[in-house]
Amino acid sequence: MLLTNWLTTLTSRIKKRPTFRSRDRRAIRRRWQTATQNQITTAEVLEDRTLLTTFFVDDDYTSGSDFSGTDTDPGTGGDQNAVWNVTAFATIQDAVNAAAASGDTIQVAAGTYSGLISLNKSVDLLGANAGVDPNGMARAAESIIDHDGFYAIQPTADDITIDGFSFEGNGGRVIDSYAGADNLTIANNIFNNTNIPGGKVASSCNPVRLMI
Ligand SMILES: [Ca+2]
Ligand SMILES: [Ca+2]
Repeated sequence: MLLTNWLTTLTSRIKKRPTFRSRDRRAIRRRWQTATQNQITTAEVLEDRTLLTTFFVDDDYTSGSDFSGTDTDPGTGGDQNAVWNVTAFATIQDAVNAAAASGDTIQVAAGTYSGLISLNKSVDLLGANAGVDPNGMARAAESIIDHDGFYAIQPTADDITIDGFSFEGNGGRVIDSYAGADNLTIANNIFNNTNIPGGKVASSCNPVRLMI
């Protein structure tokens, strides 16, 4: 090859190379921009997998009680026994305070309990006779809420169920709920109270399902 021809060929290659590289870079840039534009900008919302807990209340419970036969985790097979002052309590208010904001169950054994219970969680509060109609069905020993204060139970959260108790005493309103406590269910309870100036159930919530 003549020197001039060789130089021409070489010059031609040098001139072409930047053009090729530039096109290559543009292609890479386009792929990068596409990838950037297509990147996930919203995180997937995961299903709420909060585990529901059952709390146990018995006026006979102490730190030395045997909690075998209780089951705090109904979603898991077998019994996950209650633990004193964690999922087992002697007062209803202590169990309400320990419960999650919504969905938990508080199982109250037969016995006598004090009123003035502030029920500020969306829970099912179940007495020993939950599901047992007092009009004709045989009731077991009662979970009695005896109140001489202004109220026995004051529900202040939505979606509360109060089922299977016997109310006694001589205080103000027995179940005293108001706005902010919608979808309240009161079922299978006995009201043995005397001289209740505020009425047995006082409510401005909506709806209230009252089955006495
Ligand atoms: Ca279980
Ligand atoms: Ca008891």
